[in-house]
Amino acid sequence: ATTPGADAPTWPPEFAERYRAAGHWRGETFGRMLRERAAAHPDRIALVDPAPERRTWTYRELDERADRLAAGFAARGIGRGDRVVLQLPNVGEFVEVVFALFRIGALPVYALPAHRDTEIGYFCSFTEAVAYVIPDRHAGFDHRALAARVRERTPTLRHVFVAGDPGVHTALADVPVDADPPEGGPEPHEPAFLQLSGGTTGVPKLIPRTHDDYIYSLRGSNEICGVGADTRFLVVLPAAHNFPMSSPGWLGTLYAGGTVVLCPRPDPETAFPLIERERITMTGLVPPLALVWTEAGPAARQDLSSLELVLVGGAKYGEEAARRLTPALGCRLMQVFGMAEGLVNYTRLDDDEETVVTTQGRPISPDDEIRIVDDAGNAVAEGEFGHLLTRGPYTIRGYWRAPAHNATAFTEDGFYRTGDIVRRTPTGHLVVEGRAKDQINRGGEKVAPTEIENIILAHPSVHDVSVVAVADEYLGERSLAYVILRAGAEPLKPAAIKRFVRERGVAAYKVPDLVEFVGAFPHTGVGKVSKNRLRSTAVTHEQ
Ligand code: J2J
Repeated sequence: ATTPGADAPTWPPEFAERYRAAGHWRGETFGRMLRERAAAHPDRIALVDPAPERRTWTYRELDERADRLAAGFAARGIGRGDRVVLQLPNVGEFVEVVFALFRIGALPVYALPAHRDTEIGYFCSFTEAVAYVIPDRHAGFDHRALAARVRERTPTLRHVFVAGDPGVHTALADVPVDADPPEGGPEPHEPAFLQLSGGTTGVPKLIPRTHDDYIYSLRGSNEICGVGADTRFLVVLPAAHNFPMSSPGWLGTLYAGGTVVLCPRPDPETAFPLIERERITMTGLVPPLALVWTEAGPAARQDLSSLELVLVGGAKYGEEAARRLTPALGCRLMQVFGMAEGLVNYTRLDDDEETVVTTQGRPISPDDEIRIVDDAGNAVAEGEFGHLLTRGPYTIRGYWRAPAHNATAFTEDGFYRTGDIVRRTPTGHLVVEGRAKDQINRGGEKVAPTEIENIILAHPSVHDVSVVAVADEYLGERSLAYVILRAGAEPLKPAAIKRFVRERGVAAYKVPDLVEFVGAFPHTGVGKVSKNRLRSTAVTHEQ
């Protein structure tokens, strides 16, 4: 189903027709969605950015702001289909910019605040981005200097917009113009943005999500989680992540006419007072954070009684930890097992406690197709574990501009190979048993070992390297780099390898947690490095 010249395969027409006929795809777009909400309840608060000074946006204000900003972007030559790399922390400008871009049909590329030169440089050049949006400084890092470096080597990049003090770039505050945005926004079947994949390859893959498919996943998520106009959702994880954006997240909350509150930092010291002050009803956490919150809950001096539901996902949440959440925080737990490529599973509000603490939920849609297969691709017996394959009304049929990778990441008939090992319970709930893909899940942050191996291989003293996951009590997994030095190379300290990776300019969560120097890797029968053997022999002392 790839049209010649298209950036990615899409759903074959018979599937698209089926999803429309079923009422899943309703021809909505994000631009019009906000316009309709602003008309229906203009004075309701849509967005709160509590720090450093509390700022609020009503639906009307957010809608008008998106218009002015869209007109300003258009006046600077940014148009439909253009890519804009967006790297903002949890600040109100994030939401303004996203809706401005939606309105003109330009595609945000969702970078994470932690990304550095390597990732940003790649996103800008690979997507031929025309603009890059940044904070001035965030978490002690000056994004303006990074932007200047990237701009120098990216010819397509015409604009750098800064939320805050612009330095040599353009202030985002100077962009809005008092005019209407250009006529004719994007079509519902077109991509709305490019989301990042967790990735198993040397460079992250980009995920084109359409207005139709993503809005369907929001509607489904809202119904399952009970999101409505009274919902006050706290965005604790980085807003660019698929989970806090859509499960049901800040976009789901805005779709339902609720209120989104942006949390600047995820620790209980920051989040708990906000929960009390803003009367937060719902939020989403990764398991390590859920642990920290659970431990802090009973001692908290704040009143958390407004909190009704906490979603936990992104990595496996241990059963014992899951049992402790409700007593500690006084709210319900819902597990969520999702992926930026599409498929999202939730436990349900009417599931019994056993199901909620021992499973990762079941799919949003009756039209989510699930196949659980063995290594040869044959269906396993019901209840046995195997590889999870899926296709459906909000799961992509291919990554953006990645035909070679798409040939292996999807089956001939369009099922996405998730790389997850699952089994299905008699109630249709999935239990994540493990992973077949070469990836490290560091408390919800995904690391592709190949990406880090390639960097370490560039070190002059390194002959070979293999990066693997090792179990960690708090994060679930951490990364360990096994390094073989060149014959005759001076011995190195682990810190030297870590520094080398850091200085290459990658997100801090990708720097190996542990480094071990070895003489040889264990090999499998076929001469390939055995990552399973490496994992099982891992020594995990502190470094
Ligand atoms: C085990 N592994 C899980 C879970 C994700 C909602 C929630 C999460 C994501 C997300 C998301 C897991 N137990 N509960 O996009 O909308 C692992 C799986 C999966 C991969 C996807 C959402 N929840 N995982 O985490 O694209 O391995 O999306 O394939 O970042 O995370 O990662 P990502």
